[in-house]
Amino acid sequence: MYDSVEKFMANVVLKNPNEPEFHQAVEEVVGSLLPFLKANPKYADAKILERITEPERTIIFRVPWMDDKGEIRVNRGFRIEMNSAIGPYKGGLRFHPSVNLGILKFLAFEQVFKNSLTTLPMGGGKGGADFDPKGKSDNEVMRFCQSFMMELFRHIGPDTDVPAGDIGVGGREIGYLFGQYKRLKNEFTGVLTGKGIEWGGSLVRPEATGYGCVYFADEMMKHQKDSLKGKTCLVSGSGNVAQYAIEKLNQLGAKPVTLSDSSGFIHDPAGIDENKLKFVLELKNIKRGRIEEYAKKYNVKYYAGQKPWGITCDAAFPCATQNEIGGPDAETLVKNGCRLVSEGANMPSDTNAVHTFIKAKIMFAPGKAANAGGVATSGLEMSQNSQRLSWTREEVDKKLHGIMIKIHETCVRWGEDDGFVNYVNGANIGGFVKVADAMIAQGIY
Ligand code: NDP
Ligand code: 2IT
Repeated sequence: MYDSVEKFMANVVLKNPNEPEFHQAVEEVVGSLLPFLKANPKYADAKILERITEPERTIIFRVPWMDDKGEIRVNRGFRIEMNSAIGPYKGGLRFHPSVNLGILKFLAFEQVFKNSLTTLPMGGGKGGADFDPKGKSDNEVMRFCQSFMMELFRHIGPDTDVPAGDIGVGGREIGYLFGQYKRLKNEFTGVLTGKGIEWGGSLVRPEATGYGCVYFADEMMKHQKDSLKGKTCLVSGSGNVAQYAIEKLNQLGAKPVTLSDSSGFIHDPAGIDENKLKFVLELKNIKRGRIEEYAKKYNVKYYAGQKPWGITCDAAFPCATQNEIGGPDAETLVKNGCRLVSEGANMPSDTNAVHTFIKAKIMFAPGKAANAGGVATSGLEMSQNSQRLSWTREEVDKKLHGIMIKIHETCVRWGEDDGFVNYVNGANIGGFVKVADAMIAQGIY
């Protein structure tokens, strides 16, 4: 039996050196699970924690490509196939200069629990490359994607491993990746999700992560007999997740007032309404510009090099990247009256921030619960591909909403204690049980 988190983590750190994000993600999960494992010794006997923290397979490969000047460039590509106990590996691809093995292992590890929470049959995986799409032409991005798929194609498949988007990988990149896979395999299959609507994509997949994260917040509010209506909300990031979180917040009568990118944030006290959001979609998805331009267009304040957590709010939706809320940021949020945090990004709150939120007993939803709507809708895209049918927008949205409500119920079931819902414990235990039971049923592997 594991006597302490520290003892278990010492071995994880020894076996996975220089991977601080992976250590952070594992430590949080093990912290939630230990009491549960003590009460249910079959999981310790089967060494589930030792097995679940070791990827089933790790693939690292060279991605050479030619830039517009005719110069050869080389990036590093990865795919972490973390766990296939309950379904084919499933999870996004991230293209960002910060990508390394440890970051992708943390993301793949989180994905295992998240996918289990969705109720759909999906294992966990994650991949990507240290390629920076910023400042690259469409042709450069295409050549990179084609080279990336040139190696990845032999490891994936609609019943094996189904990648999707993440930071730096959106509709454009999925298109280039899908086109290359199709040429290499001579097969038109649902090997990727987030596809265009004309060629196998699902309605609502682009919106799903942001919508889901707000649906989850709505459930947390309802559980406290409150609602999002009229609440001032901070949103960070200005990419896929942030954009559709803002859209759904507006639909539910809340007031989103911030957006950010890696250069800084804008504060629009009047609210980022539907029309202003249209400008953001054009700015970010087509012109690929910086959020500072919003401040110029609408004459609001831009804070260069800063994050939005100092603005007074009722609720916060971190939708940019990992560890974007530190301990001091969390203290500021709580001090200013923030009562709810719903993580659109993966692990945006660092360990100190999570402890601060839980100590303050605010409603805090970890990413693996709150942002599961994206991968859940990817699962719905896979179902539609298998059936060779497309569902209507209403059908998909209703299923997504239903899944987020179920994830909330699961968190309450496993995380409620004395009237307070610890969503971290709820998501970790709720996500773990199905995967662990499946691993035991399938023997030692
Ligand atoms: P996008 O690439 O569309 O947008 C990312 C946004 O976050 C951009 O505004 C970007 O700013 C900002 N950002 C990225 N890296 C950093 C950084 N190191 N520091 C500060 N800002 C940063 O990605 P998504 O919206 O798809 O993803 C956002 C988060 O949501 C990620 O954590 C991702 O893992 C998570 N997520 C995404 C899902 C999806 O379906 N897409 C599903 C579940 C979770 P800039 O342009 O300056 O880089
Ligand atoms: O972090 C995530 O859940 C994603 N980037 C989406 C994964 C997916 O397979 O849709």
